[in-house]
Parts: sequence; C-alpha cells; structure tokens
Amino acid sequence: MLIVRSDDDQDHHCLELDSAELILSWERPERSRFVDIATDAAGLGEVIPPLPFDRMLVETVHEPAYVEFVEHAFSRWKDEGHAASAAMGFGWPARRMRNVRPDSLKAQLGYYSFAADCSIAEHTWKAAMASAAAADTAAHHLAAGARSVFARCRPPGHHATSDQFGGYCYLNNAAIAAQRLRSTGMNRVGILDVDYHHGNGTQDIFYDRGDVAFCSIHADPMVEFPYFLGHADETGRDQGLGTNLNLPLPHGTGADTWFAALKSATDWLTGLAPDALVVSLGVDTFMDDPISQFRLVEEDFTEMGRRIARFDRPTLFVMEGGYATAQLGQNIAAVLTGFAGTS
Ligand code: OKP
Ligand code: ZN
Repeated sequence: MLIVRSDDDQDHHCLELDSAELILSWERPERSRFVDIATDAAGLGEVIPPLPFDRMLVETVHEPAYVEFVEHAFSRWKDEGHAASAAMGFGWPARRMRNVRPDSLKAQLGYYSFAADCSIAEHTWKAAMASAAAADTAAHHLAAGARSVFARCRPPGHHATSDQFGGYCYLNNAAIAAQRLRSTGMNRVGILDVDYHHGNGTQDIFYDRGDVAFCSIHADPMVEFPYFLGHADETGRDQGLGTNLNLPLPHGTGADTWFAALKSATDWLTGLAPDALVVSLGVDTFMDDPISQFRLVEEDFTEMGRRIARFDRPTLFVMEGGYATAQLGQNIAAVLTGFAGTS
C-alpha cells in the first residue's frame, strides 16, 4: 500500500472553545507522528510526499472566495493588530438572519465557519494545503492503477463544506480526492465515512450529485457534533437523490451494532457500483477516545480493514479523526494491515 504524507502540518494546532474555555485542541501535531511510527512499523509499503501543490486542486470543491479567505485570514488578522495569536468565529448567520457576506474580518470568520472549535493561525493554511495535496496525490496514484493508497492527512477534512471551516477541518481532503478520481474518467466514486462524527462537509458538497455517492456511519447528530446534519432521512437531492446514506448510531455503540451498519453501508454502495472507494478513515470510534462514545477496540479496526478489502474496489484511505493519541497509530495501522491482508 502506497502512503502519501507531509510534515508541513507540524506547526499547525487549533484552539478550541470548550465549555466557555479556550483549550488546546485534541487535534494535535503529534497525531501525525504516532501514525507515521505505527504505519512504518507495519511495513505497509512505499512512503512518498505529495506532488507540488496547485491551488486549483482545492477549487474543484471549494468556492474560490472561501479558499482566498482561509489563505489570507491570518495575515489580515495580524495586520489589524489583535492580541490573540489565532482568529476564530464567534457570530454566525443563524435562523432568520441573512447570508450576506460582511466586510469585516471578525464577521467573515463567522460567515466562513460553522463552529468555534477551530482557529486560523499562522501555519494553518500551509498545513491544510499539505493535507489536501496528500489526498489529491493519493487519488492520482489510485487512478494510475494502485489498488490502495493511504493519505495521512492532518488537519482532517470531512466537516469542511465548499465555503465553511469547522470541526478541525478547513479543506475537504476526501472530497478533493473523490473529485480528482472523477476527473480521471471514473464514472462513479463511492465515499465511505467511518469517522465517529458525521461528515457534513462531504455530504453537502455532493448532495445534489449522482456521480459521487456518500455513505456515513456515525454518532447520532441528535446528541453529537456536528449536531445539525447527519440524520437518516437525508437521502440526496435532484441528481443526487438516492446517493446519500446516513447510518446514525447511539452513544455506547459497540462492534456488533457497528459492523451491522457497515454491512448495510457496503450493500448499499454495491448497488451503486462505484469504480473506486474513498474511505474517510477516522478511528475516533475507539473505546478510549477522549471525545467520543463508541466502543471499538484494536481488533475491530483490523476486521474493519478486512471487510473493506472484501468490497474489492481500488481504495483510497484518507485520514480523518482519532484523538486517543497514544493508540491512534496502532488503530490506523490495524485498519490498513487488515485491508492489506498482513494481519
Ligand atoms: C473532527 B473529526 C467543542 C467540541 C467540538 C468537535 C469535534 C470535531 C471532530 N469543544 N468537537 O470528525 O474527528
Ligand atoms: Zn471525528
């Protein structure tokens, strides 16, 4: 299995508003190091850097004005002379307000985000671009004939919409990869999102399209972030009607329930006959994850990889969440070795 990764994420970390306190986010730089150590030890295959970055690759799924905003928000913030070392939204166009783009930077931070759990600082753009580039490069190699590729992305991407950041995500790596696969001539791409949180950004980007099918297994948004999307009755719109499947599960979900949902997901995807599969690989479904409430254990991640391999399509794993930092590497490696048949 080919692995694509970059160290350009290492200077980026998020501040996150948590119960009226600003904390250092669980989405930390060391996550990458733990994953790299574990995947290297598993001997999965060649490790390569992302191809040179081209901003056009992110504008395939993001609005150019949004991309421009994320790129320049921090230098504008600095120019305005604020004391805080990072910029974050605090007011949003909520019910009965209007979605008119404001002029001020502080207001635009709300306009271009949906949650106060991640900030934009000096190195955010560089990290987000390197993460997107890893996913795009992985897609390039999958299209060229690789059976499987792992894009070790950080920051994650599945919450980012075409024009909003949130949930530690700025650019939607999985969507960028799926779009790249489409542009290389594949007729339909399937996305399987196994992260504990619903991939609201990915769903939203492809909601009215039939050429990219989105399926997610996640904690019920009634009780879990991102709260306002991810319900079972969201099935797609227009050309995309019938190509969106949400499988929300309750807090406390363990292996039996989770794997039954995976069976529903892969049966549904089989019916849509995608040419390739993009897996939004979050392992925050882990029992000891500090911010999540599912109960999968390491052996379950190996089994997850085996079952995904049985789906038998060219498969691109894009890393998303997983916050039990010390076990994150092993859990990711377990999925990948299960898929590769080496464990
Ligand atoms: C990102 B990914 C507020 C808590 C907000 C956001 C979770 C984002 C998860 N302090 N939590 O899907 O793993
Ligand atoms: Zn997550």
